Amino acid sequence: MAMERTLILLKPDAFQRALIGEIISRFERKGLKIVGMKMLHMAPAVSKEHYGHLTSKPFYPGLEKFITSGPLLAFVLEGQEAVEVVRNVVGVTNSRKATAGTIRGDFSMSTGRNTIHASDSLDTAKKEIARFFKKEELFEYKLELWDYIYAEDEKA
Ligand code: IDP
Ligand code: MG
Repeated sequence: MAMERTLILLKPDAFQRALIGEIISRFERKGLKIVGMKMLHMAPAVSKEHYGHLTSKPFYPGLEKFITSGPLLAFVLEGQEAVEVVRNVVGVTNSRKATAGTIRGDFSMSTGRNTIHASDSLDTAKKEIARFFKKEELFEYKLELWDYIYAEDEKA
């Protein structure tokens, strides 16, 4: 068990479908701590870096066109095992297969319009946070409810 940070991007479809507040709310209620948040526009060059594992796929041009087409909300969440916890809250890539109760399972019918990005490993999370946030854009603060979110042996 370890305290981790992970990167979320809410995609242009989440803005168009008025899901931004609902999605943030789910992470807040889960007990994750928001340590950074901002709107941004992704340039094509950043898309090629961010989706570097997919640039050779036939769907990549459509993915780049979509992800650069409108605003994104980027935020960083902190918590014990946050990378895995967030991926579980988000659900699998193909939203039609995503479990009901997950964000993709509840709000999307699509793979290419699946509302949200979340880092897939701790190593990826570190690179992705650094891609979108400067050090001074990340906030260290005490969450007053921390003692109710975690037990004594879970806070380290
Ligand atoms: P992830 O978002 O669940 O981590 P990745 O495999 O990293 O999934 O793919 C990144 C994004 O690329 C997906 O969220 C999705 O929007 C898009 N994508 C992945 N596979 C496909 C596909 O087969 N068709 C269309 N878009 C895809
Ligand atoms: Mg991914």
